[in-house]
Amino acid sequence: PAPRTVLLTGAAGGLGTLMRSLLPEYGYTLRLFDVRPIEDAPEAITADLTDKEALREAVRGVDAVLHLAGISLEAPFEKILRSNIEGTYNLYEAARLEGVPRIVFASSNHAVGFTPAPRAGTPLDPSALIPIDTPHRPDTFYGLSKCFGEDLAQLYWDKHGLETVSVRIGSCFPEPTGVRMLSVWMSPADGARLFHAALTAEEVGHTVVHGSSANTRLWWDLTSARALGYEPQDDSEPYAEKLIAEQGELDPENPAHSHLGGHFVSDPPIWPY
Ligand code: NAI
Ligand code: 15L
Repeated sequence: PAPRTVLLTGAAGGLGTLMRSLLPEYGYTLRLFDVRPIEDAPEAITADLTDKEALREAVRGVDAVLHLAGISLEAPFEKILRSNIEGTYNLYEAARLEGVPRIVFASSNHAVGFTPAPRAGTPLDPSALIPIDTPHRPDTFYGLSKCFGEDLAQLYWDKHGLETVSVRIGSCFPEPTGVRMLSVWMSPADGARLFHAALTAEEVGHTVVHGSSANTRLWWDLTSARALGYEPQDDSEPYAEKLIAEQGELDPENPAHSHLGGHFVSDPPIWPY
């Protein structure tokens, strides 16, 4: 049966806020979880991913979890360790112990951020698109935590039969704000379509998918996402002319332009390690 009650972790965040408004249209009842209180949702569970008891209670009785909570940018390793690595482990353990059958995990392009971007051009040759089985090449400790999450998901499928769809999200914001983003943008409406497909597709085991709209300048292959039943409706191209006029074309000599992860590959490290 299709999942109805879904625990949404990270519900106070940018993507969580978008999904709180978009996912109920698909018939879901959302249970909300975040370390930050949510002003307009006093019923939300305010707890940290390090709180194992709170997680056990939060997942009890849900049909699935959409796991968005975590640090969403580069940060000192200790912080990433606590929220993204231990926090995601705590969530999987809670789900296993409570018999939750499926998690949709917000992975990121930064798990493979050092992958060279296909050369610029519109549209790209389909054979140049980054395949979904491209090796992990994290561009930050943040990206490394997403590699961990994907491997944890594989372990919990192989060992415990807990299913996951890991979505390597590109950039999910109301509008693309940079030239690189034209290639990896996922409109919020397509985000909801993809999460809905990931929550409802049958027999996913552990499936990894790229998360973006059907952009004219797309850098990666959407085959595994489409196989879940995802049919993207949006394209960043209407934003291209203005963004390129303001920011210029991508420079292949600039590492922040020539890799999937953008500036995450070249930003100075955040100390202390
Ligand atoms: P965000 O930073 O706006 O939201 C993350 C939320 O997680 C925040 O509300 C924060 O309070 C909560 N959180 C952080 N640590 C926590 C902890 N220890 N316990 C409980 N809650 C905690 O990030 P955004 O943009 O909404 O992203 C959501 C998820 O999607 C993140 O996992 C991010 O890594 C992933 N993602 C997002 C992309 C995007 O384009 N927005 C791209 C790729 C991945
Ligand atoms: C991410 O993983 C971040 O969470 C988000 O804030 C954006 O930076 C996005 O990737 C991106 O690559 O644009």
